[in-house]
Amino acid sequence: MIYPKRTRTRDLFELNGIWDFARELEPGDFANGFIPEKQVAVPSSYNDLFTEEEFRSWDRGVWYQRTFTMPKMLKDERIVLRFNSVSYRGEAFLNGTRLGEHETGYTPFEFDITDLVDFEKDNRLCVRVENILSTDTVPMGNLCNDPEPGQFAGQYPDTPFDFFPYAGIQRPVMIYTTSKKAWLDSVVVTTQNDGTVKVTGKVAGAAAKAVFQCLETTVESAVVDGTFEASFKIDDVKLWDVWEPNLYEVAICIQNDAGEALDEYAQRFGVREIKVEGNRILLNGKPVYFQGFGRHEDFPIIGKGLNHSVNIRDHELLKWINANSYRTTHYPYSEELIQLCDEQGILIISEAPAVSINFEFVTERTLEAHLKVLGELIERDRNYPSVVMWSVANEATTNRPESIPYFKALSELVRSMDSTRPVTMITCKAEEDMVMEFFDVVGVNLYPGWYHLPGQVKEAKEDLRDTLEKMYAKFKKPILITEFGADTIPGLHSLPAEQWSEEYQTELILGLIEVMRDLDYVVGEHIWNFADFRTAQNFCRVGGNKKGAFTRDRQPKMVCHFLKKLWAEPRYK
Ligand code: BDP
Repeated sequence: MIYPKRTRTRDLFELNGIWDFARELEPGDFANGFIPEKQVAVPSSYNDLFTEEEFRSWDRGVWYQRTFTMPKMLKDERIVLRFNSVSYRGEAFLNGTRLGEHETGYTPFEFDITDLVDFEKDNRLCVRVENILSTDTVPMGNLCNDPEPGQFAGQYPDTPFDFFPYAGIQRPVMIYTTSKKAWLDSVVVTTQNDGTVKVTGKVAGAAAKAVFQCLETTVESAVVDGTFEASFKIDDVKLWDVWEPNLYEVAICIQNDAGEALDEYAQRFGVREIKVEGNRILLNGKPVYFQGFGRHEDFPIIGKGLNHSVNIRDHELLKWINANSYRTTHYPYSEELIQLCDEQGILIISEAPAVSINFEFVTERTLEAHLKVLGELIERDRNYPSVVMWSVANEATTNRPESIPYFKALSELVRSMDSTRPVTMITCKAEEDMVMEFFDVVGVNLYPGWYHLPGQVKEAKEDLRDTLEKMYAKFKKPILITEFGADTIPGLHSLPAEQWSEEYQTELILGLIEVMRDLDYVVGEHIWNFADFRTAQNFCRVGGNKKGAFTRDRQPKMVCHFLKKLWAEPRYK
């Protein structure tokens, strides 16, 4: 699957805007059209659009519908319907015919609707969306309030993670066309820093060759059994780097024997190299220290709906504060956002939607779903230079032996698909973690000074040092601190610093960073969280998670001004 674009051989339009919406209060023939309860916006999560609790926390079936007209001039084309993501499960029907379904949210799926689309009258598209999480889904949910005591026990909705389980058609819906004769199906670009570029991929239909053009260079490859492969070299190549996003484009033309252009597509790429050597992560041969945040796709009213304005604002704030990176906690973010990171030079640790996998409940289906979505994520994002590391999961119970074969399988999948990026797993089990041997970088979430040692910054610093020393002694790998921080109410001040105040967040974060920077094997500091975000309801969350450095409406708390100063100086000289 490639990201849809309008080209000289492909048309594209989006089916975003206002759709009809109804809950499936009882089973019925919704697929042939239904009487709406509400109107809903696409893309958006539906939960916070409405005022009624019965809609907001509804996780069972809901239906979306709209009609669209197909322009006659596309009659001879192949027509594809694409959903950039539907959470958690989406099932689509066109003019009453079932197209298929997709689960695990956050990754795209598409259907060839050439034979079903009507050019004479309006087409009715109905989509059933369901957000019921279970022991078989990734992430898991409805574990009957996870008996493991912890900060998420007993919360509503019943998820083993704190962010609100937003649902709906959260990203764009598109229709694109290709020629029926042949079309580009997938493309993988790999590069070396000497400027060598290799392009491989797949073509469907009857094509004879693929022609590639990049700058002044043109090369071609025969299409054999639907695949192609070509290489070329860019002279005086300009590398892609942090806040220096040099990008190139390779134009791909799929042709038949007669040299007729059947499909044209342009794939953007960057040339950069990322690897782990000893205690360092090297970007283009130079050590890079990750400074930034864990983030969420989260904003008032739209929930996890794609919103370009929020994405632009967030990246402006990252630049302002001198951050260089973030982790797509705890699921794949929109492809459009990753493309923006490419264009702006932001480093991304791209995470599978596997948060809080609990081995007390894991079934065979859990691993199957996990492998599937991880594979889909890599396939979607492998050409984006901003993605510099894969994170296969966040905070699983990896202190249990059952986690060992499970994480071995995940690591093997990633390595079989992509050997050009380091792989990490984010643990909360510190030195008790049993699966770090499968990963290149240790990602760890630690909350001294918050969930333990509350209000005791000095002791929290000692605790952090002690934990990190034990972890390094055991794992002997670079450690990235992927979460630490304190809930903070903007405008609450106290001297001496007390939990929840801006002074406490500042003192704790800066204090913990001091320890991290004293330990040579620590390769980065990612604060939890970039901004406040909405959570499930729970006695330890007041109006959401307040560990944001920025407020939910993206204004700085006090700590930001200190981070901006600290991060202005490069960690490695
Ligand atoms: C960590 C989770 C993160 C939570 C955070 C917190 O990885 O999703 O939001 O704790 O409690 O355990 O703030």
